[in-house]
Amino acid sequence: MNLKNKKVLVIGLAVTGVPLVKTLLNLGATVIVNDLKSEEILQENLKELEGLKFQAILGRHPEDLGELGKLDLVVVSPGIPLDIPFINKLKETNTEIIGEIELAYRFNKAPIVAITGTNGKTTTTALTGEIFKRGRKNTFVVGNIGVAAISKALETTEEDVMVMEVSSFQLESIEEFRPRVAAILNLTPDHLNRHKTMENYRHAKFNIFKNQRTTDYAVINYDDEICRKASEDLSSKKLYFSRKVQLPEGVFVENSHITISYNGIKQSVINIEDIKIPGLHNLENALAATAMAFLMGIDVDVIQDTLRDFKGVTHRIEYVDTIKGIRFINDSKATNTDAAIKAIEAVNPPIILLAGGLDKASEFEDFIQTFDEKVKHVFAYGETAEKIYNTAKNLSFHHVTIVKDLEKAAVGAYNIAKEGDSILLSPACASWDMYKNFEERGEHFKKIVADLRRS
Ligand code: UMA
Repeated sequence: MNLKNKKVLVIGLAVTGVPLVKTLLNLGATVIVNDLKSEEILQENLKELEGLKFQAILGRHPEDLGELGKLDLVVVSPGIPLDIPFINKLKETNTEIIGEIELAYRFNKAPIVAITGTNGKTTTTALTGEIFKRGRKNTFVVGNIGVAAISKALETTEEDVMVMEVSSFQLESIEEFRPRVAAILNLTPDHLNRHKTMENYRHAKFNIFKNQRTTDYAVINYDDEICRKASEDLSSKKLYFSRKVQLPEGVFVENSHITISYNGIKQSVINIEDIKIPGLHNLENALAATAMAFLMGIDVDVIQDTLRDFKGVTHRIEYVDTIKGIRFINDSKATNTDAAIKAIEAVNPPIILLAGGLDKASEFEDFIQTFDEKVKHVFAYGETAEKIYNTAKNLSFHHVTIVKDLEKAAVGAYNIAKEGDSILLSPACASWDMYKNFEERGEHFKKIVADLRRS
């Protein structure tokens, strides 16, 4: 793809938009960037582009496409819905519209190992990246994990490997994107405010396999019925992983060991007791990472060592501190109910839960039903506070308090907590009603805990 002297519109000027503008300018394109946010709000991002020559239209999406002139390409950041009026108008002009990972793919030279799923993808991506690094591969860990793929794509060579976390938002707009190995970890309802139906969401996720050839690999969770069924028609070579079933061929648990069975050869990788990251969901992540690394030729010893040492990811069931015998756990990365359910299952009870945030049209019944004996009180805050409160009351869970914000929730929890309790921030909602992202929310929580320690 030659973008020299081509006019490219970039939509969104944040984690994706900033490196996009830089890369496109490097490639000799003329760049216009557009974002709904004002220049004042985007100050920090603009600072990163200081000295570069591009046009910016900020604070609005253009009503009249005339002000953009004749465009050759439009590149969209993942968080921008593809059915907003502005994009619909752009579609009418027949200009090519692609997502950032599609553009990154077109310039990337390294084989791609891509990971998607509703939950666990950040941990699995970080873990897989770590295995490749230890296996002496020059590894780029990119994508939804927080580093836009385009920021590294031009640096890659055929000898490297690109480990990529890909979200449904990113997969919705791919055309040629083709991973050498692609994994789907699980599928439960999420982001339905954007995808509208579970079927659309599943379809976007399964796009990860859409361009794979018969020589590429699909790594699939055998225990997840939706994933298993949807994988039946794939043309890629399939390798299933399972926490529950010992498969004739695949990666599974046998005699408490992660075991690889492939081409008639069985290899034991590690005793599951020796895996550092806790919880059954993390065992699934470890099985998926093992499968991907194995298929890419990494030694079993390297996989074993990494699983033994890998401590997990910040903001994902992250231990923060213990004050007066009360443990604080930061699971700000739980932006949906399924992730929060996994945290409740993994953390030691009794739990005082801090939950709430942006309303993504999620339902909270299943989430509240898992409270059982484990969660003794919930502090609900943010846009969804009342929805959580009302659902809890309907399900006869009465230990729920609505508070204004996360600080009030954490302090309220601390005031009623007893020695041995766990205070868990696992919001089950996106952060965008109050924070820039889940990282900012998690950092805020850790600061509140540090203040409590000093008080
Ligand atoms: N914007 C508009 N018009 C709109 C909507 C947004 O102009 O209609 C602008 C916003 O004002 C903002 C910019 O677009 O300035 C934000 O773009 P973005 O939402 O694509 O966010 P980025 O900062 O570029 O980060 C994105 C991913 N964010 C989303 O998908 C929402 C990051 O995933 C990812 O790490 C990053 O690209 C690098 O690939 C975050 C995420 O929350 C972690 N992902 C969701 C999730 O995991 O559940 C999918």
